[in-house]
Amino acid sequence: MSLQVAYMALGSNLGDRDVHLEFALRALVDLDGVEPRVCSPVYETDPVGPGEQPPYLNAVLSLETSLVPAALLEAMLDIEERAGRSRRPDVPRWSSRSLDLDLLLFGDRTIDEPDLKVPHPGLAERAFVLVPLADLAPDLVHPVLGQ
Ligand code: A4P
Ligand code: MG
Repeated sequence: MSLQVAYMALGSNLGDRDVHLEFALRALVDLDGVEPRVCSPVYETDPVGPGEQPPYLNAVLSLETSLVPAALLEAMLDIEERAGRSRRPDVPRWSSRSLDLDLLLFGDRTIDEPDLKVPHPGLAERAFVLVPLADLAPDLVHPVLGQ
């Protein structure tokens, strides 16, 4: 497969947040078929969503990859797990997490599968993703919304 440019969101609001983000960056550097390019500044952001949660650190990373999207997602889930992210069924969705990696964009592809939606469904509504993404790629156009 040819090289694609992808954008990935990184988030942490549990434990040593900056250590978790650095862990993710290093793991992505070490990953075959993935070439991290530019990382945005890291922002401290108020938690969005239900319930009481500590503040997040959020950033967006651009990368080049020869992996297919499903393989990239699988590697991301593995990195989350190695950073101590718990995915037991009793951990509610949107609860605090040591590391959250979301695939925001994969070239200009649209993917609508049960376990992979690209562009990420929350992308256009969330300042904690849009601000760092705009730092990296101010002229980027959402492949579906055209904005
Ligand atoms: N999945 C589908 N599409 C994707 C994609 N594009 N990237 C599937 C990554 N994963 C994708 O993810 C559940 C499943 O989504 C994965 O197994 C994958 O197959 P998850 O990370 O366990 O679920 P989640 O993160 O709890 O839910 P979700 O809907 O991804 O929530 P978000 O969007 O990650 O939001 N406030 C601030 N300030 N900063 C944050 O980073 N994050 C959240 C979580 C809430 N509030 C926040 C922040
Ligand atoms: Mg997520």
